[in-house]
Amino acid sequence: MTANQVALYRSMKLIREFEEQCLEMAISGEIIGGIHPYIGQEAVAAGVCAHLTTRDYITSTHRGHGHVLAKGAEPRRLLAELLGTVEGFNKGRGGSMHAADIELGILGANGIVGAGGAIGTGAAWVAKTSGSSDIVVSFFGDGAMSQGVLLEAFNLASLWSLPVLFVCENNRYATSLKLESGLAGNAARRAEGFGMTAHTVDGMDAEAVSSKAEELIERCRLGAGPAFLECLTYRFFGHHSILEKLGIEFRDIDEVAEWRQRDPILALRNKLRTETVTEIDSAVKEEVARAVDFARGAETPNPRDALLYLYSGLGAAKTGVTQ
Ligand SMILES: Cc1ncc(C[n+]2csc(CCOP(=O)(O)OP(=O)(O)O)c2C)c(N)n1
Ligand SMILES: [Mg+2]
Repeated sequence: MTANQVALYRSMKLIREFEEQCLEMAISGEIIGGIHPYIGQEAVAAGVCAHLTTRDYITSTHRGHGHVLAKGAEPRRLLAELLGTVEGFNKGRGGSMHAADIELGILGANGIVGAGGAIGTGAAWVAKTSGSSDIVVSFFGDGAMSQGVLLEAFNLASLWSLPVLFVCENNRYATSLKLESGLAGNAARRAEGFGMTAHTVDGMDAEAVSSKAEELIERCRLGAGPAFLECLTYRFFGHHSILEKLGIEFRDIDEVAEWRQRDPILALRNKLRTETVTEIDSAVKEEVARAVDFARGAETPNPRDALLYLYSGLGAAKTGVTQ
């Protein structure tokens, strides 16, 4: 049992516990609008973010809670955000798909498929031109691989040799569209076409993700330009909580059952001491329970404040709306 295994287990377990709680709250209607559960894909966020500092940046997706937590966001402030309260890190204005904590380098989940790649490339350009050693990780799904904006971002990142690691979470589906019906060729080979070094790993194995991510992040930090990491993974639940609520599953149930056998948390748990697992499991449970109390007790924004925080700086001055 190594310190790295313990840290990865803790990170994944927190995401799982948090997401199970959110799924329940989304199905009951407490989280309005629902969520895209990250359950099953925890090894990717945990394995990659294990090698980032607070100064590094991430951009995320509509399925973003796992990335945000693995990057160090407080679960209680994320949950407060999902409940639309002023204690959320975006004062309840962002919600699940736009949760961001700039102080922690979390440039936001993103409801627009592929958009995080362009934002991440911009952040990497700033990091490079300001001479810092900060790097950017941009997470996206297999569905984003056919979005023009992401391919443009690959081009500029490679052309300008920017410090960005593109992480493709290939969970085999974009909503209900199968990978084979949505992606021509192969994701990693496509990235290589832009002159990037590209690797594919088992995204259900946190240690495998962690060790390849460490190598590629180090490469980015040393100025070797962008890199691409494809993680083969699977989501254990439907695309969105509404499908769970309605009992709809587009995928083959045997396929789902097969992937569930490869649960990344159970696989790593078997390598840890029982006492360590018990300790982490109960600490995580308590942390999520405290987050629920905190978020449920937080205030909802006053409707009179609806126009606040829409503009900053020049925008605020132009419109006359002050914060
Ligand atoms: C530009 C854009 N097109 C379409 C959508 C609708 N949409 C939301 S999630 C999604 C599927 C994304 O699939 P993938 O990138 O593989 O991520 P996953 O849901 O599998 O994590 C689509 C098409 C969107 N949000 N943005
Ligand atoms: Mg997908």
